[in-house]
Amino acid sequence: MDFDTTAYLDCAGRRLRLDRPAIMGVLNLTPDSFSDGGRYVDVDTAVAAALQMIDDGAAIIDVGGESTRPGAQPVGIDEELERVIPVLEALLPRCAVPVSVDTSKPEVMRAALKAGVGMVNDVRALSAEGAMAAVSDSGAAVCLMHMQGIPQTMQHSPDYAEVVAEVHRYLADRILAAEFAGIERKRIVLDPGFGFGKTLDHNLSLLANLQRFAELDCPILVGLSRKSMFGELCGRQAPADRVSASVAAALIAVQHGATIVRVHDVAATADALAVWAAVEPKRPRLQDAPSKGPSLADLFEDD
Ligand code: YH5
Repeated sequence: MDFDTTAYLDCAGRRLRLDRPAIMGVLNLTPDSFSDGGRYVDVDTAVAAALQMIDDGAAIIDVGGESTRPGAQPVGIDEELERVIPVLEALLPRCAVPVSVDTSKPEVMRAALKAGVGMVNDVRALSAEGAMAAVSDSGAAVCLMHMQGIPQTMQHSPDYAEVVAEVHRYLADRILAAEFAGIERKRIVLDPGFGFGKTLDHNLSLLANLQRFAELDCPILVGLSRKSMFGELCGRQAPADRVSASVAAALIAVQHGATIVRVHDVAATADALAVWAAVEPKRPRLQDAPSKGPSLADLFEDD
């Protein structure tokens, strides 16, 4: 794919360059990470982890306080605010890159936008009552993701007649709904939602056909990092053992048109994408193709 050298996404005043693939580093603030042993997030440790990811090559940090893993239980508004807002308030003045908030709750969106986040990353594509309005009033970008079902049960029996067409139609519908709510298309990022109500086969079809979503004229974000599909494909039970598979998948996604890759392992992904970026300009372009070269028939003609 060709990257537009003038392209960037305006994240409420901070720019996310899109003239090369951008790495979104995951900062997960659920109690299993960065907790001080109890139920509170250790803000300093979380901020240090974010700054390390920026140092490793992350162009944006995604901060989330609700687990949306398969089977995860919902979290209340106050709990999510308590996890996310102190970290955003500590991180935003200490970094220059945009920060996104991974949430579906309008109350969390509003508080995070007030703290200065530049993107709302919503796995429910602003479907909660009041979510469209919460984002519309801001200068932030938004990521609209596809999910079938709800996190507690989405992996029980994912079902599609044609997964690529159905995800495409859903995202096209959500763009229209967002535009109707006053969110201009230039603020919208799309995500097919790997692992969110999808079997391994569905995920592979989406990855192989990612280019189809580029038709919708918005940057494509993918979240493949450490997901269960690699457990199945490579026989890796522990998420930490899925790094190589995740890096390979991020690279394939970029080759198929993804512009933002959401990952846990920033340094490893940055190395893989540096190799890609070095090879990419050497690829033959349409204008480089010989227009009047000899035909095969000419070459094999005997005289
Ligand atoms: C995403 O794809 N995913 S949270 C299960 C795992 C590993 C990782 C162990 N937020 C996405 O990262 N936002 C999440 O198996 C997201 N796209 C966007 N836009 C789930 C996650 C994970 C789940």
